[in-house]
Amino acid sequence: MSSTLQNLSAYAEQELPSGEGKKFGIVVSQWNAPITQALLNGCRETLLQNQVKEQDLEIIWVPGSFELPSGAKILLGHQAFDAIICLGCVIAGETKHNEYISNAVAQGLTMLSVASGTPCIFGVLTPDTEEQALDRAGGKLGNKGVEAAAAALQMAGIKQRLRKGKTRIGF
Ligand code: DLZ
Repeated sequence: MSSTLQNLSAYAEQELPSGEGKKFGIVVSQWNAPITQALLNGCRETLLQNQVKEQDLEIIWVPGSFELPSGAKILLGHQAFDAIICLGCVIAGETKHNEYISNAVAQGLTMLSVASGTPCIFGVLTPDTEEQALDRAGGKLGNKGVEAAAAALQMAGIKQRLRKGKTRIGF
């Protein structure tokens, strides 16, 4: 379905595992700050609505999206998190800078997630225009920060469920 026809951030709240007792790190890019602040607002609100406590959130700001993987790595070395959420906005310009940055962030977060075993969520907008970004940062197409929070809750819930299973078997 075309993205112009739906709120891309709708999620089934009742199907999300509770965030109670879980800790989340959030890394936010300062580049395009009005947009990334809106992503952070949506992300934070979604986590709090799903029983995550304010004191269980660690939020850091990094210069740009390219630094999101490094920020996530710093958080991973700081304490144990159930998931790390990375929020950024890379807007296309006259050169290919956006492709280099977006690909580097996607690859960096993939590698970090797999190597660390802690899900690092890709909450990065990659629009052609600022208007498209605003539509997806609390505008008519939803908020990518909400989606990122929902993905983090889901992944943290999977980790918790399988950890519990191991304990029950007793190995
Ligand atoms: C340099 C740059 C440019 C041109 N555009 C963006 C952008 O649209 N979104 C973003 O998050 N960051 C951008 N940056 C900054 C880079 O991500 C990075 O912070 C710098 O290249 C320093 O490593």
